[in-house]
Amino acid sequence: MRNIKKLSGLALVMALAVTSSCQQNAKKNTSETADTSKKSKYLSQPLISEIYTADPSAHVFNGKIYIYPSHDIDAGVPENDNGDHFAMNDYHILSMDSINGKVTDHGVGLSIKDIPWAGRQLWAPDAAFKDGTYYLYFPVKDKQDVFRIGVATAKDPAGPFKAEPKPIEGSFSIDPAVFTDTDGSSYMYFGGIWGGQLQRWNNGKYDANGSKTDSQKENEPALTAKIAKLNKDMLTFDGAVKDVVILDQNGKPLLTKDHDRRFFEGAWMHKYNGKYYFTYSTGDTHFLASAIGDSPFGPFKYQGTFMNPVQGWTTHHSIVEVKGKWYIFYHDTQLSNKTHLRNIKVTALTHNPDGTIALIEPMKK
Ligand code: FUB
Repeated sequence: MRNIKKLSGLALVMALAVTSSCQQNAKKNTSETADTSKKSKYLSQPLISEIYTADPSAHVFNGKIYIYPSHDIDAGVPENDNGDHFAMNDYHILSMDSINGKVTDHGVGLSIKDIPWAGRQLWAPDAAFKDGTYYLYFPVKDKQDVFRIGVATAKDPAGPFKAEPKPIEGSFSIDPAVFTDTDGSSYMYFGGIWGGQLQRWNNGKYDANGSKTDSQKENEPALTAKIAKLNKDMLTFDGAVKDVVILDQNGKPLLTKDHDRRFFEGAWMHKYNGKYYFTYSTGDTHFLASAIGDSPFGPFKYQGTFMNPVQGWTTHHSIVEVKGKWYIFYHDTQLSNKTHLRNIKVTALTHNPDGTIALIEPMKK
């Protein structure tokens, strides 16, 4: 994560001046910034303002919408390119009976202190359900400061979740997104570059000195998201981790220099009309992009941007069907105007007749 390109001068100064070591109250902040936030500028409004939330993974379980977001706090950690200021410690699970309904905060569903192997930074989670058990997948740095992906289980979608004693073997980097296909098979998509450490992994080996940015390899195929099939236990990978290849219109993999289109972080998968839609954030260029394939493993053909930049450094999304209509959950920084104190939102998503996703403009002109 990095906060350079889109911040206005004022916002940059504000972000760098964060000194409080206390968690801030989002409501207080809302009133402090009420004069400048101009609700009408935004396509949609924050779903919850009592706490800061980000990276919303939404699912329909038992006819209800459950949202598994990151819980942003102001931990007083100075901002840097590795995203150390995203120093989150727990997850609150939210639910809604309908898209425009009241949001219930079910409280802490999992805390970093209850993950035996965790060091710091509980980042974007996802959830899945199988055979009476709910699974919460989460990235966190281990005690050696390496991002791994863990899993926790519960009998209730709102938790509390109990973490497995170790990370998922063979997992690394961040942003797990678990997709269950119509045949019942589940797959985890994951990975993120820069602060997400994907560039430090080569053939299953970690190199802490791996290139900090991707700038040295501009003409080579871009680093890709990863996919692993999950075993029936939903706790382990079934076989090797593979690349999620995104091809351009000429059938060639997207290149590292193609910052407007290449994968950065925040993978999601949904299936529509028999096609597999791999969607993701382009990170430093701030778009959400889609690529379509015929199998969960890809390859996926790049289709275009489907969400323009939000207020904030970038967004992180999920796409879900609720009662026959499609929605995107995402975040921006409307409540705080601070990169690391985000708020989740939802808006409608439309599939065009040609199968592409209609462009969403999150800020009104
Ligand atoms: O919330 C921490 C990180 O910020 C997530 O893991 C990324 O996807 C980005 O949203």
